[in-house]
Amino acid sequence: MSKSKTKLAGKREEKIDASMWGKQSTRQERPGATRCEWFRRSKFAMFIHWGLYSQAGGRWKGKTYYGIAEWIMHLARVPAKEYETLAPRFNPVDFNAIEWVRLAKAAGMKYIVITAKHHEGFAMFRSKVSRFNIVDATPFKRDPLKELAKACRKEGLKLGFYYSQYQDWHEPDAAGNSWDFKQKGDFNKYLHEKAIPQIKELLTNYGPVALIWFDTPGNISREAAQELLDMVRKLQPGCLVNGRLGHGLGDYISLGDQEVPLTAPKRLWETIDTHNDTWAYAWCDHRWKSARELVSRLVRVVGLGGNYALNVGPTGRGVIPAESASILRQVGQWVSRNSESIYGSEPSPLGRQAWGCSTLKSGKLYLHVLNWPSDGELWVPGLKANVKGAYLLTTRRNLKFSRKGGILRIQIPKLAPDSIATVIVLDVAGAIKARGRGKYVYNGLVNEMDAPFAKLVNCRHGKRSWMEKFGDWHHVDVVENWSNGSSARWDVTALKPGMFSLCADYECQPDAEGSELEMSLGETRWSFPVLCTGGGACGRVRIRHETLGTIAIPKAGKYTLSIRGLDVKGESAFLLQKLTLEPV
Ligand code: FHN
Repeated sequence: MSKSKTKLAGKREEKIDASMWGKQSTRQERPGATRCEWFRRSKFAMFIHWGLYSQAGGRWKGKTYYGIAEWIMHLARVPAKEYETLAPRFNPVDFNAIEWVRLAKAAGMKYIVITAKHHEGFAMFRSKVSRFNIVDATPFKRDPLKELAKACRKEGLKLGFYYSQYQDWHEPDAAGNSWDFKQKGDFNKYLHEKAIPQIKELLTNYGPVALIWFDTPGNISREAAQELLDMVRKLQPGCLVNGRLGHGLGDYISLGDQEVPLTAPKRLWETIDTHNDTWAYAWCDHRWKSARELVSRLVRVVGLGGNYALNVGPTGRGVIPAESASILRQVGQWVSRNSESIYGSEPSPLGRQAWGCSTLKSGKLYLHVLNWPSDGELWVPGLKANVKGAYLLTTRRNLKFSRKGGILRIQIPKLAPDSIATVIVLDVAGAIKARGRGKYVYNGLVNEMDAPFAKLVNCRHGKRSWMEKFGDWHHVDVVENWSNGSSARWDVTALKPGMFSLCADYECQPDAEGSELEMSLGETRWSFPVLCTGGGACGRVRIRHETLGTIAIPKAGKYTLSIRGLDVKGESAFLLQKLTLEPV
């Protein structure tokens, strides 16, 4: 790209906070439903962050910068010219497109999205638009996206490209690099001389592109976002565009990073998650989510109707870290055993239960049991359906069941047949409906009463998102704005009598320390002081899981569990995430 000497950059620096994902429209269905059909069915994808930053691996000049490693240039405030010196060292000779694609396939993933150009501005493909690309600027000289496109075609996976449309820290005219380019840049120039021509290259040189994944729309104008969308539609009408294009445009919503929601958005959506904390490779990040955790996240997303895109960060040599690859293979074995319950499934009307969640497909309800009851029975209350049979998905072993008091009781083995998650299939004739979503208290399981499902008086539902030092995003739904007399209440049905520990997960900043709240369940009530948990700094929320006491549920039936403000100090300094009833 020829650099403009006229107007130079000086965009506001892009902050790392949740606002950078842009406002995405939650309006329901829109034209393009057919275009989205493959996406709707696919459910599970591989996301790949790979660029020059992978060569740095989270370190600059010998110093480790903790955080998301693809932001190393930003974290270490590296001038663009100096950052270019990474390119001659970037020689990913161990890159093997077919191996990556086969790994994705072995994990059960149906499509891949790879960073074609991240905020660093480096094109991971042959580009005539800018020499800052992998073919022209590195000793590698190959175009990995070409190789991946070919491998994906061979293995039957779809391929999409991530393109950072707004931030480009290499270009003075783009947004994001305030440490290097001090003056005002001409964003239109960057848009028309780099972003649009490069996206055109991606859409014309690599065969059918499944989707263009835009990111951090920042202050991009409506016209610019529309222009990008029109170009994608014109060049490849079948190509999807994610909601981070900005201005409510695009085919579907990408939730916040690493966000596994409790309730489903109304539009088509995805969760983008990452295997450890960072997206790109960082030498110091080994916090791999286990196969069990990944499967649990996958089925919780799919159970609400979303897609789960899981990121891996290959090294500067082009290798997906061995620990990550090995865990993905374990996930894939689980997915392959249980594939019928995942691909092409619909969200289930049952909602999340203490034992897990469920999906739905052509007369079958798939119960994903993440927390296996130890008493030999799985209870499914609130299900309004004519259940003809029940069996374990992987072995097809039939399970006995009965119905009593509106509760389906399935006899299950004492030990979970699958240590990751066991799927039980219910064969159903006719319509499947459910009532009392998420309102049941199970004996022997941890029952979570989450903020979004509470009925509130004089306080309100809210949400907090923040990133920890190591780059991991966290999201919590909360009840906020407490004052004296505020209350949150859950109307629940206890399935059996029992003893429980009653716990509250809350944040209390110093201003609210010593506030007094009152809990009640049936006839039992007691007040308790809230204790300071810290939090507040850099928008980080510090939740404490506090045991408040032991409580007896004398008999099965309906109860109201509530929490009320008696003497609340610093009304914005207390946040309630959830109450839990845990077996004693
Ligand atoms: O800034 C990027 C980040 O580096 C990463 O690419 C994630 C993936 O969703 N998107 C942005 C932050 O949300």
